[in-house]
Amino acid sequence: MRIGITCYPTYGGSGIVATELGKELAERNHEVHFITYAPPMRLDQAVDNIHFHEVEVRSYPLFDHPPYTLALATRMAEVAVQQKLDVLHCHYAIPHSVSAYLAKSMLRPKPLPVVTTLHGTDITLVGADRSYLPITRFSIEQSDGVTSVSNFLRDATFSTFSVRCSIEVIYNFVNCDLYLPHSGGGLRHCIAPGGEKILIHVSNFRPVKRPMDVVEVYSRVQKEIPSVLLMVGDGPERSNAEWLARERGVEKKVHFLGKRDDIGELISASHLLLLPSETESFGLVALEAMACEVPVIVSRVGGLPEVVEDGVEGFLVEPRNVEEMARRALELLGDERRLRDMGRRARRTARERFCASKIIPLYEALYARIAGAP
Ligand code: GMT
Repeated sequence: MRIGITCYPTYGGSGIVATELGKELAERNHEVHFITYAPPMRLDQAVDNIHFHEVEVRSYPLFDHPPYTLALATRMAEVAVQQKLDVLHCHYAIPHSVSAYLAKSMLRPKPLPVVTTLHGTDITLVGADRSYLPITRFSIEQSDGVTSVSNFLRDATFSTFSVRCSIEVIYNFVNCDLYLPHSGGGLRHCIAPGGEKILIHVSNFRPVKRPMDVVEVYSRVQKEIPSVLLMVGDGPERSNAEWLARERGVEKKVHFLGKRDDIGELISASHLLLLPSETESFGLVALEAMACEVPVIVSRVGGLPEVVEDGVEGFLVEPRNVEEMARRALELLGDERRLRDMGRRARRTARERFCASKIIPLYEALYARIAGAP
């Protein structure tokens, strides 16, 4: 099939899922057309069957805010005609599914089937804002297929938006051939030359991710277990987290690495991943860690309990309860055998429930269904 994909090309989870989906579809011989304002972050090399169409947003002195939604709609319609798209898949409702609705309307009576995948904050934060709610509801209802990345998010969409359409839950996925357990390579030794345990947090450092809690947890752990903390990513809370590391006197052992391309390697060199988010519709990075045989300590919020079973792949802890997170981290890091067993079970879960080979066919079936519909 010829599939258009629109997403935020930046560091967020929805852009990562969209890009990885595009790569998996291309591997399966589909022709994939990314329609975005910049090349997606993880599309770092040329791949057969993948094409990139830039959305240029012109500015004029009159515009305080250049109308990206319109520029995107125009580009979607152009690409749909030129490339004979069978389906257009929008990741993150705002504003992508609104643009897709406009593109579809421009092309009538020619069909342009549209799929919208809801990822999280498009529903729980931004979309629920009164100023965006009606148009988000409208654009979801106008999509030909709607998916959400967890049952939690599907239920939140129904309760917040009262949408009258069906929503299919298609969980996020991981490629278990690319996310691999630590192979004994040198990176672990480089990070922790004294054999210290390595804790890791990966996020966009928005307040919702609670990176300060990560530092709080680590400051307790390092008092009892020699360890280092990797803080990967960047965003508004980074400087607060750096300040807190200094306050707690652990700044030499907390490494703020910024945005990195080698996430898989960094995670698999680690022993434990911390994700103490306030809300999380899925928690993709927890799944990536699980595929790398790295146990996780995550908040018991949103869709995370659908990904992580307490005591199996790691632990679920109430958000903000840093004492309990630290207790669980110490329990695990202090017991080599338990850490290893939990890591193995985590990878097994990733392979059995969330492997790309199981999830991608669900999207293919959805595309075929809506592209075939009159
Ligand atoms: O929270 C982020 O890091 C970005 C955000 C996004 O929309 O780009 O992530 C959301 O989508 C991810 C991929 O489906 C999910 O794994 C995240 O849980 C979700 N974030 C939230 O719900 C806060």
